[in-house]
Amino acid sequence: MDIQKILRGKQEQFETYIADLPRMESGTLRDAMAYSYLAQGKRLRPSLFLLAAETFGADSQDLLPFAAGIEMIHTYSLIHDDLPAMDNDDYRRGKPTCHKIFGDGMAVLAGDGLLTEAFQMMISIRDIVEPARLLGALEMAASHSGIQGMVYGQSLDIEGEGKPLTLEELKTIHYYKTGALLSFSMASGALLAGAKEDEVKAMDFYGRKFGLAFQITDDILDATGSFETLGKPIGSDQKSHKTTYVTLLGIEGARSEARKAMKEAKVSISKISRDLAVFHSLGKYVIERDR
Ligand code: GRG
Repeated sequence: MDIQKILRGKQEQFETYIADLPRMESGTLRDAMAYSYLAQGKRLRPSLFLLAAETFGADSQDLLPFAAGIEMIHTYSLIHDDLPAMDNDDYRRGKPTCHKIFGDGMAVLAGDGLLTEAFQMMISIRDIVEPARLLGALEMAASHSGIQGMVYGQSLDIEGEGKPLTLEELKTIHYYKTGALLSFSMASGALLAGAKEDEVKAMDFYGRKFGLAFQITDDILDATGSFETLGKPIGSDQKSHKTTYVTLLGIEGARSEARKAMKEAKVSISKISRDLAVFHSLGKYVIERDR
């Protein structure tokens, strides 16, 4: 199975949909939101959401507004993470960061605007999904992106700055910071498509482990990648003396930790009786990715 091709296909499906959304362009706030949202991201979270939904029998075209909401939450987190008060990054998705173009205040608001607009988008599928399933998916959106999820992970990240971290502490940070939104993407796709409770839980667990492997390769790419492919400068972890999987385990040790996480991810979905070939192939993507 050519997993790269499948992901490219989902990315194209998603890009075609968001290109036709009413442009977010009247006024500076909307310009700032569109500047980051429409930039060249991998669209991994919406793609995984669409693939999970298809796996459990949905027509993914119907669920594109929900996918757009997921990417809005992700984009908001990137804008806020890049601010001088957080990671203070100058480049993202191959261009100057949102605050470099629009100023810090407007970038804060662009993030806020994307977060709230995300919920509008996700709610907009209310006529085509069972209300209980949509409510469950929205509850999951709030818990996985908020103070029990990504925002909590970011707070642990800030508290850990400048301190040497153990492997367990690092894993906890990324369980929330990176894993929560990825697991939300896959579990909500399954839930909206009609998956059973234990199947949704298994997809959630899979997403956490996938998130861990994804973060480990992010650390490896920060040490070994290039600006051209990543769209942001490399070596930022080393510059800020951050504890990463690479500083703790070395490149090869980090790679084997990522492989271990993906093995555990696969075990978690082994009892689901659906065609999960795509999810079994994602390990290859996550470990070998170069961007
Ligand atoms: C500010 C609330 C708040 C949260 C920030 C996601 C995040 C939490 C910060 C981004 C910084 C970072 C390196 C996080 C690790 C997760 C990660 C690798 C994000 C980048 O996601 P990609 O690689 O980016 O999918 P694209 O641009 O391709 O969408």
